[in-house]
Amino acid sequence: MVHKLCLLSLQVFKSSQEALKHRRIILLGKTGVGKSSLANTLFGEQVFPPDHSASSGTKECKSATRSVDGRTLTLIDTPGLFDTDLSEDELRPKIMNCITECAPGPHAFLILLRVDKYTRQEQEIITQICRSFSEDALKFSVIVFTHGNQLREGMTIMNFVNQKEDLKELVKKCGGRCHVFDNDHWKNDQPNNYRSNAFQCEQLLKTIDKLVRRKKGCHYTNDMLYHIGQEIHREEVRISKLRPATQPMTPEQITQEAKSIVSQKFLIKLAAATTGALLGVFFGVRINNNVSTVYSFIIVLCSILHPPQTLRRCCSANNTM
Ligand SMILES: Nc1nc2c(ncn2[C@@H]2O[C@H](COP(=O)(O)OP(=O)(O)OP(=O)(O)O)[C@@H](O)[C@H]2O)c(=O)[nH]1
Ligand SMILES: [Mg+2]
Repeated sequence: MVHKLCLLSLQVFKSSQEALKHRRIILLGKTGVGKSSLANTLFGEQVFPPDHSASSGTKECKSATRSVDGRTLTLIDTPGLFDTDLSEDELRPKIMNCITECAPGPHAFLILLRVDKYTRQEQEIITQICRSFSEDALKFSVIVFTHGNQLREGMTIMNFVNQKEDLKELVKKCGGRCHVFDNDHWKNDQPNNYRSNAFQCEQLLKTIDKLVRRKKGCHYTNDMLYHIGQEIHREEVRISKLRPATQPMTPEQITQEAKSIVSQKFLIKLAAATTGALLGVFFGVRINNNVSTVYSFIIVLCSILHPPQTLRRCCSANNTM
């Protein structure tokens, strides 16, 4: 089913023709899994600096847009949102920053895992993803393995996945969408070679095209992403109007400033929300312990967007939920 908020955002943000060629893709996974490297592999150039140290490289969410094989790809590179060694206070602004970067919602979530590190920690991440992602979000997700060179010669990623029950289950929940790359070793450009990034890139883009077609051009969204998208749009208009002609800004600079303002605004209002609850709201899971966060999110949204009459309407609507 096509989400009504996605149809609305198609109308609000661009002409549908333009929107149909555009894919907004967010890369998620543990620190060091290869998110920045994969984004560079897909773009065919070094856009996001990868990190060769043991600590976290990407500190905050960043996006970049390039033309790839006739499509316009916006890739959103994230820090490790599922890393358990970061405190709530460290993670909260990172999550908020990703939410604003992603608004009004991504066409695909790429969930990255490593072939060679299928350890207990990796299993914990799968459990965490399954807990945070709603069924709806999984319908927009693709599992992407990095470090593909560790696959035994002649073995496909599906053979590998089928050997591990929890992986098999996760890939099944993602509609069987699963690909493998090796950002460091598969740089040969042979399009028909399974063990080449060129081949895997073509396959991954086809998988995402199929996903977008099945969703009739619509991306994943929910109330929060849609409203944050609208709020960013409003900020962009405000900044453009206020900007003196002597200090021009590029459209990208305006969008970046608008996103940063919106992110800060929501962060202050949602200072008490747990990161688990924020991730749940982002990925659409409505588990019991984050229901109150969903409600406070809606109330915060209403108070920012349409004070004060709508706030009363929102509160009464929540009372009936
Ligand atoms: N062999 C191999 N190395 C890889 C692969 N992908 C990434 N790396 C290496 O792993 C290290 C971390 O890669 P990044 O792309 O920075 O990882 P990240 O997920 O962006 O990490 P954070 O930004 O810290 O969350 C770098 O040294 C990369 O060169 C891969 O597919 N194969
Ligand atoms: Mg990175």
